[in-house]
Amino acid sequence: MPVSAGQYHVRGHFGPVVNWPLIPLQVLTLPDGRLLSYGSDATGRQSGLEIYDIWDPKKGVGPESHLTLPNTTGTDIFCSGQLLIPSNQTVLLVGGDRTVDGRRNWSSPDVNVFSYAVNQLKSSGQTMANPRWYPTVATLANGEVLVLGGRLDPTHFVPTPEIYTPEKGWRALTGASSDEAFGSKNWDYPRAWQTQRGDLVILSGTGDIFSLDVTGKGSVKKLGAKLSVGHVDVPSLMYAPGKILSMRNHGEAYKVDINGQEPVPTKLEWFGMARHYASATVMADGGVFISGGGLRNNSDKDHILANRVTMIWNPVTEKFTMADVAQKNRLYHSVALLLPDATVFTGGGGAGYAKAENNLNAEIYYPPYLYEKNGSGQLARRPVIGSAPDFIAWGHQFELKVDAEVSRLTLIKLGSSTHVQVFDQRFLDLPFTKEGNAAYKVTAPTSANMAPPGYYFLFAFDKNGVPSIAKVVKLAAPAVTS
Ligand SMILES: [Cu+2]
Repeated sequence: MPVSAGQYHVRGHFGPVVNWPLIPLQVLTLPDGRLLSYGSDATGRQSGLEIYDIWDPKKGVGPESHLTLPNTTGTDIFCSGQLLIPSNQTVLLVGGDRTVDGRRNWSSPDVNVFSYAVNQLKSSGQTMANPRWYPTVATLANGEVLVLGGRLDPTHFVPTPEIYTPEKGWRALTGASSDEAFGSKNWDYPRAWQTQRGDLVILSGTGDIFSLDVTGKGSVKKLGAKLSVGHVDVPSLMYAPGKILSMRNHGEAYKVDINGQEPVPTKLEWFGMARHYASATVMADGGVFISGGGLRNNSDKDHILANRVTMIWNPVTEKFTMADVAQKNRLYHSVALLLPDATVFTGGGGAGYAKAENNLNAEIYYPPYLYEKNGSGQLARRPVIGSAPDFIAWGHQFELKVDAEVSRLTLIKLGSSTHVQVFDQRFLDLPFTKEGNAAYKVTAPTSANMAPPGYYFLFAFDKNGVPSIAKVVKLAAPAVTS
């Protein structure tokens, strides 16, 4: 049962199911406020070979809000990895699917780029050293992109990470080959985050935790801490600097603090039930929204065990609570991602192995913070950011004007979601002081390890906890901010 209007300010509210030109099983927010999606053809069949879509939320949710374009690269970008490259207004797409002798689900070494200023997807002219299907991508503190994991062909995996230096090219981390960390034992979109020291922590589905040093030829070591088993189909995400919420099998969840020399896992209160193929995204206030998934797996038989009740994890109380109920089952190949207006895009489910679903649709979730607190179910008036810089620099202060008394400023890196993963999303609170009428002096993040270069949503909250629509700011070194 969907929640009643009197509960919107507590449990949030889903808008109606809206049609989508394809199954949005890979989505990415662009700095201009639009959403890139792809993963199936127009009928919902597994394929990234034919089309991709750019949705402009400012134009609503009807057909006129979509720009659906042909993919002319020759690469099937189904189950690739994708990430924004801030230096040249492109999205990097690595790897994907390949058909060999009529059989799908081989791997591609192709590297493509989507230039969002001109709405064009084309080959980068380079390939990775290894073909990869299901690779993870992560922006590093120096702006390079780490690519790790993925399958090489139907029976082999890729144990060696590679690094992309924008506008230069690729190098392999030959000193960091590991079947355990991101090869055959943990190849499926491995979970990896940079720590404040600059290494990356990898949480494996087996429960083992690894540290990857990306300097030089790279090296990898297993750390002492351990989690319970978490299959590849349950989400983990960084919800605060150096802090990861990791959902595991059997409805277990951990908070993992990676700020010290050794990761510190703390088991959280049971969150209710197993949620295989759920998606998770950080919201504007740092809460984690969890949607979709089901009790077991994704076969036709278990289809009825899908869970449409969504949840919010509160990072302050560290408790899960029930949120609104979606209309569609969203299992394998579904996604969730924060949008610039502080709503959450949820969509997809289906294609390939998941063809019991054919979700050529999406549902937008309106979190509790958008509603009046009096139970009227009305959307609250939102504060408006009047002026803010386009560029901010690590450790530097900047001016901000907001038409309301500001209680909180949050900064969230634009993410990229697929396969229960959300690449690159980061959440930070920003310290600020009031400088006079509606003016604030704000301090940008100090660490590129904790806040990598790139585009962020900046949200201003009023004294009722209602967020503005985001101003998109680019975080970079001072030299490029002038
Ligand atoms: Cu897939």
